[in-house]
Amino acid sequence: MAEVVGTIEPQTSPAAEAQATTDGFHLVIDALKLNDIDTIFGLVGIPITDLARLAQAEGLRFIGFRHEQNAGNAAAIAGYMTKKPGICMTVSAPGFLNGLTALANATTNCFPMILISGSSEREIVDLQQGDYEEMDQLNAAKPYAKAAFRVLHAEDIGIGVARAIRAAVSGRPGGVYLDLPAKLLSQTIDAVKGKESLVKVIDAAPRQIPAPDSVARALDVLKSAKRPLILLGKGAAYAQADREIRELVERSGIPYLPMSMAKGLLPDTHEQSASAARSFVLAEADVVLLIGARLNWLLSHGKGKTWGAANGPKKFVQIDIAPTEIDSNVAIAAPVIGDIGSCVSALLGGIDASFPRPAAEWLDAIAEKKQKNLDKMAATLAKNPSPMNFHSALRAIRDVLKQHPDINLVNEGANTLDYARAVIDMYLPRKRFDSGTWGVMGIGMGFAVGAAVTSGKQVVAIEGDSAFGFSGMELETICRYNLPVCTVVFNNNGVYRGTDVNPTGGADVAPTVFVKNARYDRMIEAFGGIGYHVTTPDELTKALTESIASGKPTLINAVIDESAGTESGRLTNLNPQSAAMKK
Ligand code: ADP
Ligand code: TZD
Repeated sequence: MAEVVGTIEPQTSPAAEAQATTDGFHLVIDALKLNDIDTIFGLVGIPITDLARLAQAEGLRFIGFRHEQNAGNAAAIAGYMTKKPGICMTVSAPGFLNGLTALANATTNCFPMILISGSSEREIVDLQQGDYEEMDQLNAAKPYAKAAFRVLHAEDIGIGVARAIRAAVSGRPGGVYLDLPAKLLSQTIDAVKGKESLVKVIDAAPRQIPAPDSVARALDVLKSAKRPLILLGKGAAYAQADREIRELVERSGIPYLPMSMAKGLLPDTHEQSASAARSFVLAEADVVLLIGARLNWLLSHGKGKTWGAANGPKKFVQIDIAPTEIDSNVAIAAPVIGDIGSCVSALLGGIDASFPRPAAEWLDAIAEKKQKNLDKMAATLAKNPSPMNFHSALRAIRDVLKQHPDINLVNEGANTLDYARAVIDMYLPRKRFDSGTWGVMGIGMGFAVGAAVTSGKQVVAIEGDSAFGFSGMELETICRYNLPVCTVVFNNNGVYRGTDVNPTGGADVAPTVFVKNARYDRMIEAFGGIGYHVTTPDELTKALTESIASGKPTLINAVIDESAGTESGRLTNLNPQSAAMKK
């Protein structure tokens, strides 16, 4: 096909002629750069290898992974940390599908990311004629993404990228799919036309001011409370309205509970934190202000025993950017729809000296419960069983991390997740990244790379041995980029525990059991990282302290009692049980 060279004069030299055209490859990179995207997480192959090369040549950072799911998770957490969409780039069909898991997880968690995948020839795909890596990716992505777009013409790349960015970050953030067929990338167009086709997204996530009557209604409900509670979710952390939220909590005097990724939005040591009295406040509060938290399974759907059903119905005030979230599980007395910064500021306008402070009776009851639970926890943590268990190991980690409040913490597993969430205090916002809304395993190394690259700061990933296995090969990525990531594997020889036996006495081990006494520390050594093998809290303290001081890629294989922990951690009740098997 002849190249379109626009207004070039016939006597122009071949070099100048080449300069006067551009192509899909360049336009994609130019569009991303114009919108201040500086990093791509991905995995190369047909048809995006040259796209990745060009990205690097043009000054973007291309972080190459060993599996697309981990690249996608890195992009998603970068999006959560920065309010800019994280970009993941993959090849077609299988690469796309590997990335799609991360895209779906991002959408579920309200993290902004864009999955950009190369795709095969449309004509062949649509006639199902069997192309290399043939798949109708756009339609496959749609149910799992907030939005999905395909670009067919080079002059539409600018619009396509702009739409993807706006869709990812405006309103409720989420995952967006952008399909780029191979043919598009090599399409050439006039360079000037190409430049003019690019779109700089203005105000990608505009403020959404709440209606004044909704704010007045919310204040009325809050003022009527006898036992008020504020619940902070990861939406509140994402919103980066840290100052306003702190002011709301402190000026109102209302006790608050952070959801796991909202830990650190106010320091966990804040005196108004009711974390250590969680069950008590959920059951006893009469009015609950939800800020960026959904009443999903993680909050027992806002009803039942957890919420003190016997104490009568609660009144909820809910701040969220998504109007359809309201009344999702229980009736909401006062919805406040808008962005959290604007909504909290509006509420603050009505919280003055005349705002009733929570009754001393309520605050005293919480303080008493907190102290009791903290004392109980302190006694559990003080024990020194041999072999080490989750608690004695976490005590060691907690004491080291206290010295490093700006560390990024990644956390997944079952018991490892539940206990670490309770034991490790967070001091700063958006520093804790975990299994989130799905309770998914496999985010570990992707989130660790994403957090290290995005923040340039130390990451500590506390991983169950099963959880770690889902993304363990990215140790090579961590070593390749020399990232300051210390992975601590809580090694108890299996999923949940390592003690199950095969009831038939056959040679296969039980479904939950792994190779005993595996040496995960030796895996990282294969790539030039530093491995530690520890069996006591003292050894763990030393290894973690050294790791952080070195800022190098490290892995600590922490041997945990294989009989410690419970099936599914805190979620034992969600396991369906076979009545027949029990007999
Ligand atoms: P958690 O798991 O911590 O309880 P969720 O992920 O369930 O938190 O809830 C986050 C909520 O925050 C979602 O309903 C989402 O719509 C909302 N949200 C995200 N960003 C904003 C924002 N900037 N302003 C208002 N609400 C937001
Ligand atoms: N697959 C995926 C993608 N997500 C999941 N949540 C699971 C499987 C099921 N699952 C859990 O919910 S926790 C877990 C699995 C496999 C691992 C628990 O074992 P662990 O942690 O070694 O990581 P603990 O601390 O030893 O319990």
